[in-house]
Amino acid sequence: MEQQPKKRIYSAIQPSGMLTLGNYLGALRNWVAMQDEYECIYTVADLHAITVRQEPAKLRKQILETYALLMAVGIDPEKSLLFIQSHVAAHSQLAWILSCYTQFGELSRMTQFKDKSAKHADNINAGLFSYPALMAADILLYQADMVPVGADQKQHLEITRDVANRMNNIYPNVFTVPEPYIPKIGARVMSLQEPTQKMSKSDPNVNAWVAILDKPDDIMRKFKRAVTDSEACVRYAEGKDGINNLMDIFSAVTGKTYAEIEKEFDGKGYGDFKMAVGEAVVDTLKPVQDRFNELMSNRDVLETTWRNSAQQAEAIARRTLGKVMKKIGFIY
Ligand code: ATP
Ligand code: LTN
Repeated sequence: MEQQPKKRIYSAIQPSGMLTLGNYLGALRNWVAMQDEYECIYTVADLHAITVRQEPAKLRKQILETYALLMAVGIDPEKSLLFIQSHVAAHSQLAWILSCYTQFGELSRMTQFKDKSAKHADNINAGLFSYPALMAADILLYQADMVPVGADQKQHLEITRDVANRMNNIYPNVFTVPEPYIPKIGARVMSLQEPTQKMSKSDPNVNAWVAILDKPDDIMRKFKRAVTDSEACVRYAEGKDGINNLMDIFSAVTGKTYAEIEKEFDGKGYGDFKMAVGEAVVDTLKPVQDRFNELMSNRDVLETTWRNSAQQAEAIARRTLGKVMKKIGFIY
């Protein structure tokens, strides 16, 4: 049988804080799983991170840690490209071009922009507003077929598709129009304190999120304090947001179905259930934490890895950028 070329995947994560269990279950675990079937390109989106003010030393540390953590969860640079966004200049270059093909009205409708401008009312900068143009540049530079993201990024992907289609109408076949890939299971991990909100690494309430690198005691404490309800019955039902979230997490880390979980905890209180969820999460994260510590003690290896990946990415990115510039009418 003739072999089909592998489809190309692109995704990125911001180094805007400690990566959470939400990032892991909602995004990173899928990134790892996709590496054999697809040609994967993953980046640490440091350019996106400065849409919110960052302290230089802290940002540098977070970029390094995010990179190491991606390797620790199982992104294998032998199989996939794994680099730092700002190391490939074409991302910024194409972002400018795409921002000239993205409308004010479309950007104004982005919920992330509205949320973040409410949160950072003193710094509603142009980058925060044109964020989706940079994200579109990331994806379109590599002519990606699919983009695995959590449900919260769907709107940004739609804008990317609209911009790609718009450019293709003017300059035929310039871009591959990417499809979103939003996994159903574990797609949305909610805050442990406000289970109607997504778990977010930038939430100032540390009890609301579990970091992948949290110590076992902290993880257990956070689960013990998780907000539930007064019914005292472990079952998945509308209105039981806290318990539903814990069941989703437990299911994602153990592979058990809701029915199996309900049976296992039949007649038991929330205390027992929360302990079980906490322990299962600790067991899942332990090997990732061990590998992270190992990688962080070997900075040379990390540097060589990101440099090699960026070089390979650059070759692909420059090809697309050149094509776009020529089609637009620049002297390239
Ligand atoms: P921030 O709080 O800074 O907005 P974040 O925690 O939402 O950050 P991002 O860097 O925006 O994380 O997201 C990285 C990836 O993780 C995205 O694909 C996003 O959809 C996914 N993700 C983030 N939070 C969750 C969550 N709670 N549940 C599932 N997936 C998530
Ligand atoms: N905006 C995304 C991170 C991101 C991204 C991308 C995701 C930047 N560029 C390209 C997918 C494809 C976020 O905040 N999760």
